[in-house]
Amino acid sequence: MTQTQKKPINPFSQTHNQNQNPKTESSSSSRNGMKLIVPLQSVVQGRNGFLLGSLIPCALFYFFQLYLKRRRSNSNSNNNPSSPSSSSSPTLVLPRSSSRSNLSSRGSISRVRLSKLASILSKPDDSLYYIGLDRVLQDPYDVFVNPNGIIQLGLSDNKLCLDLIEKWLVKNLEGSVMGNNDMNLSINGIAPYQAFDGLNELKIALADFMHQVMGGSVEFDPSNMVLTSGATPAIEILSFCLADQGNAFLVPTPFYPGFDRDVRWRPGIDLIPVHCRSTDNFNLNITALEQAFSQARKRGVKVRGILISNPSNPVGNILTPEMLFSLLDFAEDKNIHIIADEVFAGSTYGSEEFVSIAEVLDSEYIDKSRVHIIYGLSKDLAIAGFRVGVIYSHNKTVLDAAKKMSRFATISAPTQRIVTSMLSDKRFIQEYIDTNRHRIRRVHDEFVDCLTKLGIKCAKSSAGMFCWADMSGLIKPYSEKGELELWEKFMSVAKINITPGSACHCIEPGWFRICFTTISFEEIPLVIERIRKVVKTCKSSS
Ligand SMILES: Cc1ncc(COP(=O)(O)O)c(C=O)c1O
Ligand SMILES: *[C@@H]1O[C@H](CO)[C@@H](O)[C@H](O)[C@H]1NC(C)=O
Ligand SMILES: *[C@@H]1O[C@H](CO)[C@@H](O)[C@H](O)[C@H]1NC(C)=O
Ligand SMILES: *[C@@H]1O[C@H](CO)[C@@H](O)[C@H](O)[C@H]1NC(C)=O
Ligand SMILES: CC(=O)N[C@H]1CO[C@H](CO)[C@@H](O)[C@@H]1O
Repeated sequence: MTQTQKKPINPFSQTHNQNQNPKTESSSSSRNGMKLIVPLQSVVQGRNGFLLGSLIPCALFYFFQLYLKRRRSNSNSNNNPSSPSSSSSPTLVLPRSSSRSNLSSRGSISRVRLSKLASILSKPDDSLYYIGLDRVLQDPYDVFVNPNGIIQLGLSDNKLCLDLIEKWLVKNLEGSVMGNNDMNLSINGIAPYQAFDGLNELKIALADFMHQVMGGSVEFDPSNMVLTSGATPAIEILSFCLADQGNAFLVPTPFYPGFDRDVRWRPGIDLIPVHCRSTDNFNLNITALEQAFSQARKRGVKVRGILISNPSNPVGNILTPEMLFSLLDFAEDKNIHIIADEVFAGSTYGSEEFVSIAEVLDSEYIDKSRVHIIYGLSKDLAIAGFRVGVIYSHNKTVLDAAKKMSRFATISAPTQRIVTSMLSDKRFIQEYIDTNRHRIRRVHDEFVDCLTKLGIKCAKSSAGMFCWADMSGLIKPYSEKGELELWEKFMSVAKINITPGSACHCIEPGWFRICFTTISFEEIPLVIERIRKVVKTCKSSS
């Protein structure tokens, strides 16, 4: 059901030289775009520009028409001339209907081909994470319209503070895009091409926000940033930059189900799961990393990096500074990269403090060029729909390559203006961060408390928007099959979508990720009631 078996195909040929195309020269795109237009202009605007400019296309068009007519009359002569629809202009025009059937009969002899990637991707989803998301879309819960619908607890969306975002937007939307008294924005800052890798103003604002959210003890340099439309393309672009097709990254489990797609689909990089255990609260284990690394090497697989989410999705635990040091030692020893996905850095609620790997890098002499951070605003600012992500790296080579790749994942300029303005509103941001932490903690504590009363324990966590719940006592048999059956029960009996551990490559069956920020505090009893129903049926059947 997971995608471990699949070898994705990389559709990009290695020999394709980006620089041969004048439009790919990135950032100063509007200037470079001109190069394409220039040759045409010199024809049109030359001494005899008007004549040439209009005659050449006219002549081409005329010959093209002539060619089409001849083709048509040729094929028409092969057809039944007595057919009534073709009788009106028998020599020139073939009736549409018969020309179609002829085309399609010819087409069936040899079908036009698709790429291998398209054939793989067009198949139905095989991960319960995505199947669950689809099922919710077909029957979404709504207190008034569809009270028996499925409640979404399978997506780490944060809806707890949307009221604050909404209030700010209502007040500031127009000013932030079109300018107000403090800012002189103009249509020139929005409509034409902007740098693909993001506006400088937004990089500066994001560096400030990251500094604030990550405890104020580490500075981020805006010139080390490449902005992307969400953390998703940031992960993909980094993958493209750090490894080749067929190479691998080590990934501690359980891990965020999106990694499978972001890293495998197009970059064609393999993920090697490194299993963390419930007995150790799913903490990272360097010994296990060492073992996975040497096993991969024995199989002839080149490991190029280690991909972690810190704070962890789905467990919600945080790496200690000591563990970060060990990880850096490990990476240095094996000469591999570290990709640290820190998108939940600001969504902490526990007693543990989050420490960015950027901070650890600052504190000692360590080779910074192998450490790359992913960040974004989908989680900590709850604006996933805006699509704002960032690659933060000290490696100039990686940054230069990523800048060029960002052409495929640019954030729209109006979005960048709005977000820049929002992040620059210091009072709003402070209020948002405080309120958000407070509300996440309140919902988390209540939710985990209610689950405990149902006999369901959660892993110890300090961050994120979900709890990692142990329901191994409810599954029968104790296997992935039992886990899937329980998931189906939650779906059809309780009408709630949660993420089974197997979708996160968890090696121990019976663990589920339950996201609690998609509902309000007031809706907790409803959700708990639905979970109780499933617990009851499990207990009665055993
Ligand atoms: C660890 C992690 N990384 C990346 C993402 C994707 O973020 P975005 O929506 O900004 O692409 C998510 C979303 O759930 C996530 O949990
Ligand atoms: C905005 O434009 C006005 C007039 O053109 C100018 O006086 C002012 O300094 C500008 N403000 C900023 C922030 O650039
Ligand atoms: C780390 O992993 C190794 C090998 O898998 C295991 O023997 C050890 O007990 C683990 N350590 C902890 C603290 O769980
Ligand atoms: C970037 O990283 C690669 C691989 O570690 C290294 O070879 C290269 O020198 C680095 N470049 C810079 C500018 O740090
Ligand atoms: C349905 C139809 O019009 N088929 C014609 C397609 O063209 C071939 C010759 O190329 C004719 O033999 C068919 O009758």
